[in-house]
Amino acid sequence: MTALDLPLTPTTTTVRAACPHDCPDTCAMLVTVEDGRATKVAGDPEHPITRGGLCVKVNNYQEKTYSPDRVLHPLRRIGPKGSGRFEQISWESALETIATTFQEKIAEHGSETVMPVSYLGTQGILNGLSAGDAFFHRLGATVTERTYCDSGACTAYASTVGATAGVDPESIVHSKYIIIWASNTISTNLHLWPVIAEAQKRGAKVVCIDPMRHRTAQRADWHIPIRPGTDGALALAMMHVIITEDLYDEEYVREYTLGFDELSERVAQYTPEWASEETGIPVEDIRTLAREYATTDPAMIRIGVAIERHAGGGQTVRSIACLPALVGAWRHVGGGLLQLPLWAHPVNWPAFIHPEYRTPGTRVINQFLLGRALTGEMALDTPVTAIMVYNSNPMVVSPEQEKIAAGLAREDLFTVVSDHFLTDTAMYADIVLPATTQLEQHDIMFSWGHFYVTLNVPAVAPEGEAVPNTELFRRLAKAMGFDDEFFQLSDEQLLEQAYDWSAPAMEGITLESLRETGWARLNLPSPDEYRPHAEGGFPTPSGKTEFRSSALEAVGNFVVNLFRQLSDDHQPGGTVDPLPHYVEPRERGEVYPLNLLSPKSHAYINSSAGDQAMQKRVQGEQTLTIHPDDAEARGIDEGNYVAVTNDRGRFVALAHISAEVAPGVVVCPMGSWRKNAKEGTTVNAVNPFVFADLGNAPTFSDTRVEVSPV
Ligand SMILES: Nc1nc2c(c(=O)[nH]1)N[C@H]1C(S)=C(S)[C@@H](COP(=O)(O)OP(=O)(O)OC[C@H]3O[C@@H](n4cnc5c(=O)[nH]c(N)nc54)[C@H](O)[C@@H]3O)O[C@H]1N2
Ligand SMILES: Nc1nc2c(c(=O)[nH]1)N[C@H]1C(S)=C(S)[C@@H](COP(=O)(O)OP(=O)(O)OC[C@H]3O[C@@H](n4cnc5c(=O)[nH]c(N)nc54)[C@H](O)[C@@H]3O)O[C@H]1N2
Ligand code: SF4
Ligand SMILES: [Mo]
Repeated sequence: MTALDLPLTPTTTTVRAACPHDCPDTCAMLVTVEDGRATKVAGDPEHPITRGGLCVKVNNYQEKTYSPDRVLHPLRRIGPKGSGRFEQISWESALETIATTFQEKIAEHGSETVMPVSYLGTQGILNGLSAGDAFFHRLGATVTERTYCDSGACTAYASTVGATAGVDPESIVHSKYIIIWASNTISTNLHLWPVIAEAQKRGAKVVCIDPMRHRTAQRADWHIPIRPGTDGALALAMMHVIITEDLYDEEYVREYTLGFDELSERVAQYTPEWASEETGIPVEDIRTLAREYATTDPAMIRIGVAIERHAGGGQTVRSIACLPALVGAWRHVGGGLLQLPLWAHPVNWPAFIHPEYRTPGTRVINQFLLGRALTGEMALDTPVTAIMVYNSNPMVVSPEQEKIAAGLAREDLFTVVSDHFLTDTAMYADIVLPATTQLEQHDIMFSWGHFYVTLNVPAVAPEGEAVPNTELFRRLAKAMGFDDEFFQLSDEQLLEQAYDWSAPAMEGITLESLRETGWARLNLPSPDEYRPHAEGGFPTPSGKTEFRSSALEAVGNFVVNLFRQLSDDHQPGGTVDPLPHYVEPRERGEVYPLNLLSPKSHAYINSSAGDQAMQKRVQGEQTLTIHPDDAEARGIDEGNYVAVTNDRGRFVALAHISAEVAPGVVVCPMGSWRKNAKEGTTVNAVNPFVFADLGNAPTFSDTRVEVSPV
C-alpha cells in the first residue's frame, strides 16, 4: 500500500486509486483512510485530466463500499425466483453447489449449456472485460459476444482510418472548430469539457449535433438538432458540399487517402437538399457547417457512442471518419477525429482471455439475444441451462427486458450472480456471490478517453467475505479442478502481465514507477505537438484513410470491440458496400410515431449507482422528456405519469415537457432500476435487439413508441 507523505494524523493515510467505471475519464482518485476505514475519495489535483474533481456518480464512492445494502456473503435462494429471499451460506458451500450444478448440466447437455453474462461493471484490466474469459473458455462454455458499446463505431472507424488513437484529447485546446457529434460531454465525459471550454475561450467554435438540447448543447456556440439515426445523411452531404465547392485538401487527399474518385462519384447523389429532407436540418445550415468545417483549422470531431445506435450507425461513422482526411484536418495539432484513444494503450488482453483455451467452433451468442436464448425463442441445439452474471446487470442494460425476466424466472435455469448489490438481475439468482469494490482490490486501468495509465492499490481490506473477480475465478477454477498455471496467478502477478511493458508507448513506465506516481502518460509526443497523421501513417492495409475500405471489401461485416474480443471464427460476414453510403433508420414510425432515445443518465453510470441514495436523489424518478406539441396532442401535463409502449413492451415514467427535444423525439435515460420504477419496468422494456449495419452494434436510438397518460 502506498501512503503518500501528507501531514495528517498518524492513523490517516492517503492511497492512490483509480475510478473503476466504464467512463472515458478514468479518474485518478485519492482515498483517505482513517484507522483502516476509507472516509473520503477525491480526484487527484495533479492529474491533467482529473484536475482534482470526481463526478456525482463517484464522489461518495466510500458510501458504496460501506453501504448497508451491500452483499457481503455468499447467498442461496430460499424463495421463488425473483422474490429476493436468500440465506447466507459459506463460500465452500457456494462453490460446491456451483461446480456440481455446472457439472450436472454439462453431463446432460454438453458444456455450451453454460453461458457467462458479463460486461463493464468495472473497467480494470484484472477484474473487468476479460475477467472470467479464461475460465469459461477452459470450461467450454458458450462464448458471449459483447457488443454493447461502440463495436459498430469501432468497426467502421477501424475500416476507415485503422485502430488509431486519433486526436489527443488534450490537444483540443488548440482546435478552432469542434464538432461534438452525439455526445452529452458534460454528463458522460465531464473531464473533457474543461479542455473544450478552454478552446472555446481561445476562440474555437463549438458545434453540437444532437436531437436533444442537453447541458452540453446549451453551452455550444451552435446546436444543430438532427432527426435521430440520420447523421449519415448529414456527413455524406457535407462531403458533397466540400467536394463540389472544391474545399477539400487536394494534396492530402492525393497522398494519404484511397478511393477519392469513387467517393466523389458516390456523394454526388447526396445533395444538401436531399439530406435536409432526411435530417430535418435546413439546407443552408448543412452548407454552412460543411464550409466552416472545411475552412477552419484545426477542425476536430468528437463522436459519442450513441452515434452508432441505429440501423445505419456503421455507415454513419464511416462517413464521419472520412471527413478529416478530406479536408486535411489531420495535418494540425488538435485536428482530426477523437473516437476512443484506447487504441494507444498496449493492453495485454490475450494474457487474460487465453484464447487458446477455447475450443474452435464453440457456440457464440450475442448478449443482446439473452432474452431470446433464455426463453427458447432462439433456436438452439443446446439449451442454456446455467448462466453466470458478473460485471453486468442485464435486466437493466439489455434490450427485450421482459424476455430476460421471463427467462430468469425459469425453474430449470441455474443462475449465479456476482455483484456488490442485489441488483434487478441478482434478485433472480440461485446463488449470489459478494464482489469487492475498487477500494478493496488491486487493478490497473487503461482509458478509452485519454492517454494515461492508472494503478489502483487497495485502500482497505474487503468488507465481509467479498472477493475480487480475479479471486472468484481462481476459486471456481479450483472447484472445477482446473490446474492451469493461469489460475494460480496472484493479483500482483496478474498486474505484471496487464500491459505490454516493452511497447514503445510504455517506455519509462513500470509497475514500480506507477506505485510511486499512481498514473503516467503514455510515452507519446506532447499534446502541443501530437499530429499522428500529419503525414498519413494510418494503421489500415494501405496506410491511408480508406474512403474505399479494403477491410469491408475483403471480409464484409465484422466485429471490432473495445478489447479485441477474439471471436475470429464467428464474424457476422455478409457483403458490405466498401464505399460510404446512406442506411435509413429501421423504424420509420408507421405505427408508433415517436422516436425514443435512451442515452446515459447524469447521476448513474449505466445501471451502477442506480440504487444509491444520493445518486437517486440527484437523478430523480425515471423521466420521459417530451416536446410541448407532442404532450399537448396527447393530453399530457408536466409531472404526469405516462405509459411508453410499443409491440415489445411498456414502461411508465414521469413526463417532463420541454422543447429541449424536437417534436417527434422523446428521451428517457437508461440506468434506473426496475425495482424503483412505477410499474417495475424500465426503458429497455421497449428497445429492440436488432443489430445495426456494422459490428453487431445495438439500435437503441432506432426505437419507435407511443406515449399516453396513465
Ligand atoms: N453520467 C454518465 N456518464 C457516462 C455513462 C453513464 O451511464 N452516465 N456511461 C458511460 C458509457 S458506458 C458510455 S458508452 C458513454 C456514452 O456517452 P455518450 O457518447 O455521450 O452517449 P449517450 O449519453 O448514450 O448519448 C449521447 C447523446 O447522443 C444523442 N443521440 C442519440 N441518438 C442520436 C442520433 O441518432 N444522432 C445524434 N446526433 N445524436 C444522438 C442523445 O440525445 C445524447 O444526448 O458515457 C459514459 N459516461
Ligand atoms: N437503452 C440503453 N441500453 C444501454 C445503453 C444505452 O445507452 N441505452 N448503453 C449500453 C452501454 S454503452 C453499455 S457500456 C452497457 C453497460 O452495461 P453494464 O456493463 O452491464 O453496466 P452496469 O449497469 O454498470 O452493470 C455493471 C454491474 O456490475 C457490477 N459490478 C461492478 N464492479 C464489479 C466487480 O468488480 N465485480 C462484479 N462481480 N461486479 C461488479 C455493478 O454493481 C453493476 O451491477 O449498457 C448498454 N445498455
Ligand atoms: S465515473 Fe468517470 S467522471 Fe466520474 S469519477 Fe469515474 S472516471 Fe471520473
Ligand atoms: Mo458504454
